[in-house]
Amino acid sequence: MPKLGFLKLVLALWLLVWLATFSIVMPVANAESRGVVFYGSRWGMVQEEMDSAREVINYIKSLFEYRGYNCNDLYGSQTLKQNVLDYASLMEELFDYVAVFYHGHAGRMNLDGVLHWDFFDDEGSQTSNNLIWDYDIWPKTRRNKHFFVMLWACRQGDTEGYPGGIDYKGRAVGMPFSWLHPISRGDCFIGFEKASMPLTQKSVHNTTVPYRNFVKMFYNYTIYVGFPVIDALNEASWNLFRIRNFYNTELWIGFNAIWKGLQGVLNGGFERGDLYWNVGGLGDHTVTNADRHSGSYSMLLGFRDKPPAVGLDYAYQRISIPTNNFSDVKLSFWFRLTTYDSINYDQFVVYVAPENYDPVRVFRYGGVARGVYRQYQWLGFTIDINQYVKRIKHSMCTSQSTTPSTPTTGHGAT
Ligand SMILES: [Ca+2]
Repeated sequence: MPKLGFLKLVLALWLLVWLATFSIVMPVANAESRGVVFYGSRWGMVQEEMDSAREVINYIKSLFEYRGYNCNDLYGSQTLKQNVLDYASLMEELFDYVAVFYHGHAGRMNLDGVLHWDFFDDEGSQTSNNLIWDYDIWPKTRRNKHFFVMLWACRQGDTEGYPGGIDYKGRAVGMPFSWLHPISRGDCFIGFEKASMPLTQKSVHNTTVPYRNFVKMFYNYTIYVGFPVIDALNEASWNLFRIRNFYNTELWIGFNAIWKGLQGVLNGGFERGDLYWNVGGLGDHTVTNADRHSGSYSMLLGFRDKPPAVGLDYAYQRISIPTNNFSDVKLSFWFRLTTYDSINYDQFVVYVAPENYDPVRVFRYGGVARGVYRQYQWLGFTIDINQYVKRIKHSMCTSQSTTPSTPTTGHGAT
């Protein structure tokens, strides 16, 4: 399980008026129209974390409703990139004040020499169709109606050295700048530097309190009670942790985020078919229960059910490695090879492909003699892949990285 060191909640931050930003009060007068959208991506989340996000949104929705906000709950399957962009624009057309809450995974990436930030929609991080970039948001918020944005996700507040603006390619830089268009007096953006805190994680200040309770209480004080943002943070800290000053809590000082469900290959036991895997080739590439190492299924690659032929079958997926965990990254897998041929013709191969780099073969195993049938036992291997992971350019809490691909004949189970 990744332990990510020294992370903190960053309140951004109109840099010149830090205190003024902290003193903002969410408007409660009824003269203006107000709306809020709740988003949540379930990608890479364990059930308990999804349940916590659902609980938080249900709760804070009731607070916003009490304050007369038009509430739009798009958690889960409706948190799609196009919806997020459409709503950002639509809400600004309809309301004077727009708030946003998002829960999910996110990151940032160096694009043409400039850092840009992205968070994931409900379908994950596999393609650009699922990544919502800072510069995607910017044109949608041109009416400058968004004023209170919380992205409970990694990295989104980590904009130190990047106060916002438009880069040399004409793209807006940073989530605070893009959502708040730009950050102006009365605006509030809350995000994290480095990894975000799981809502299920218990506080070190009170080990009976998961952070979903903190989020709920913060919104209770800021939206329902109407306290300024910093007072609401202080009140939540006092009530839950008996710490009067939010700046003395781990959210501000630093914490270890322990995210479950992200430290490994997704669906590595193939218990949900080939979900998360890209498979292909001329032969068999299916999930089978005919032979397996553990669990109920394995991935069959090669030519078992089809006539023998020349070719490769493969399965690969893009996975994510925690940014601060680069010193101990290992790829483990089990496979079982059935072969009639030598290693030159029948082989099981594993590649690692750091993004923007050519695949590197890290493992190869094959038959021994032409014409001799051989079925191996299940064999397990662990490969240190730190040197490849360090090349990763996309840095995020779940930073992406490697693409193990396994062309072979025989069975592969990962
Ligand atoms: Ca603004």
